[in-house]
Amino acid sequence: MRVAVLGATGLVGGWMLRVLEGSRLPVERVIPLGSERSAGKRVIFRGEEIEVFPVEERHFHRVDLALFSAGSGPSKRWVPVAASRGAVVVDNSSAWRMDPQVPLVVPEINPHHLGNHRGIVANPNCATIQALMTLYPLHRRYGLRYFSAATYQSVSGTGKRAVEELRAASQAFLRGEDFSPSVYPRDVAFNLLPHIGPFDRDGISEEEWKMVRESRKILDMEDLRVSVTTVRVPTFSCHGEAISASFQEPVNPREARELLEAFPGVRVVDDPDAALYPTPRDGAGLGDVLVGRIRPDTGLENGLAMWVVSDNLLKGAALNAVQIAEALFAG
Ligand code: 11C
Repeated sequence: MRVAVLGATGLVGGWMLRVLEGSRLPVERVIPLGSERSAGKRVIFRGEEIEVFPVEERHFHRVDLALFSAGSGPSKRWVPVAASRGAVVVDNSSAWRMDPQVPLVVPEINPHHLGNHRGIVANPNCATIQALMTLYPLHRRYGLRYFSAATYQSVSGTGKRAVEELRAASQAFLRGEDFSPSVYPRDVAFNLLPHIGPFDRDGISEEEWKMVRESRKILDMEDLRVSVTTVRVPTFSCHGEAISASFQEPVNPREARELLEAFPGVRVVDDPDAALYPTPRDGAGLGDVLVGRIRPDTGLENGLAMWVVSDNLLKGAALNAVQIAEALFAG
């Protein structure tokens, strides 16, 4: 297979290359693509340095698979171009996710949606993926009625410049110096910003809407009730989520733990008395979604509460995208 990777020099693009190296896809050639600014840089694939080309139509010639992670502007422009040249595009941006013609897929949950693709498949938002990876096995048994999530999202979700900003801002704070953020609207160091993406007229953020709308589409539950508050926190890797859910049937937490343990891609880390629960530092670099603090939710009918951690660059982005490609090309 010939595989183009748009956004190859970004954090997610870098992981896409690494995940591709170990994937079941018969990759013969990788074509790294990027903006004019990234063109000429080099990325490593299977130990070899490969030059990054500026994205142009001719680079999609005879490409079987195109993995896109360059933001929604470039995706709006280049996804139709790549698809019209015959590539199947797995797009990690939000540009095509809510298009009714485009399946939005987490392979462990709704692989059946892939059957309807027309050359474009969308990869969900990282915060949505990790919530649904833990809610879906419970939904199959108990019938999900409602969930709420408060997120604790690392700066890697914003990209390389945000990682640098957190480092610089933390050093400035510890030295007692002033710091002017340029990536975030406020200083994120030793702080919490309940602000991910622009707010709508009602004050709901774009990230919050993504979690609501994408969950409904993936689960085929148009009327699913969802409450979300998304928060940027000063961690470098992984997103954490405090999730509470209400189900149609009574939930037995011990059985819920077994259902989660048995679900592919989920790992239960849950012995709170021994201080064993997932933390962002535990989850960094792992493909599995980690879940702990599984307990009854005392405020909801048939309620269950849990704490979920996942590497947003892996299962939240690059890994899920490559798994979609594997489902399409490697059965
Ligand atoms: C964040 N979830 O952590 C975002 C990044 O729609 O794919 C991913 C944005 C998206 O900032």
